[in-house]
Amino acid sequence: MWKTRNFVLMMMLCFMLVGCGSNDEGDQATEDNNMNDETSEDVQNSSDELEILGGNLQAPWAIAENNGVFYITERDGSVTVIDDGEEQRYDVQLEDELYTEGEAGLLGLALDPQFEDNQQAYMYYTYAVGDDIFNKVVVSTYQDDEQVWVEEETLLDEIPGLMIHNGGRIKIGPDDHLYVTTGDADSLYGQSGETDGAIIAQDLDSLAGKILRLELDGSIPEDNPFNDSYVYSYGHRNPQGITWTEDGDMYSSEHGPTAHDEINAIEAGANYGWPLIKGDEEEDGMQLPVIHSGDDTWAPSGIASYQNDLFFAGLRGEGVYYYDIETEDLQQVVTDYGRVRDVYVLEDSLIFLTNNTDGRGNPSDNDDQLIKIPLQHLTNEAQ
Ligand SMILES: [Ca+2]
Repeated sequence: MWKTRNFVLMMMLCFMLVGCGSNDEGDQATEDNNMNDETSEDVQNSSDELEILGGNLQAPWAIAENNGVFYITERDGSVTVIDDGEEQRYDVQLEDELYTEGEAGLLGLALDPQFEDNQQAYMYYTYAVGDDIFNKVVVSTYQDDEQVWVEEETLLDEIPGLMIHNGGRIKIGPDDHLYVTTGDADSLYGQSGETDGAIIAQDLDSLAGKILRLELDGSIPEDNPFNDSYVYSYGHRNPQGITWTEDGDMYSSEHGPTAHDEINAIEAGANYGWPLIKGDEEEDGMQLPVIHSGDDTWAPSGIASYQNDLFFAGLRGEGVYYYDIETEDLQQVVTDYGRVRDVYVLEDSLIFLTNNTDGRGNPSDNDDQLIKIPLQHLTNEAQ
């Protein structure tokens, strides 16, 4: 009890001091982060090109889509469905006690490939068992008669959790397996790399600080890189985005410690170095990021691909970034909408989800919003 109370107090103090120096999902952007005024103006000037698909979302986290209908998880345990201007919020009935402190709660969402027939989705959420905090991956089904989502099956539980560093992105890859990002669940000591907590990202026996790969029924794929293990890649700090390019290459976004946010090219079995290396530091057997933010902070969350390029959401960076993999050119192509949590490419448009209502942003009257912008416009600006 004493421990818990002091921990909470420490965490509150941490948040007041802008995330303990460990930027994580970050507070509001500083002026330094509002980079690229020119791009910002261009996007503003073309605001007639923008379409607000939905608004008044509450601490939204993930975008999923089927047939043009959007499904948005909200951290407090709901899914809002946005269908051609109509918006409806549905509760999700969970088996365990949802834990929503800090950055935790109902996070990732992926629709089953047969969603239209079975109304099934995969969800990732943080839960509390006494003083212990975990994350789990479950199958939930939408019950039309009750108008509610119901957790029906646990695929994977007891993924270490905390108020921050919960990872939480889940997506079905081009190989029809379920990929899951987990954080190192180590909010207080994450920068030092000197505690047991931080090292769990390097421990192949722990599910924390990893990208995991599951069969859709929750079993371990036989061709996973480590025998009898869900671990697909390791040495991650707090990855919150995964995507695959047109060529099938996998990329992930990851929150770094005090800037040094990363985009990584994910290979089966590879070690991405946390907490032993960051930025341009090298170590045998560890992967360098494709790009990192240096002394800037993006606080990257969702990531999506368009052909062979990447778009990723910036929380503290307050916008959407575009990265051309071939030219290694990075530009911020959306600003002015505050923090951005997730991005999604649908046909010729980029959809992005703002994140100003979770207590760390300055919400406008309609926040949070789901916004659509033509890709043509963004990629032209970036070239
Ligand atoms: Ca790394």
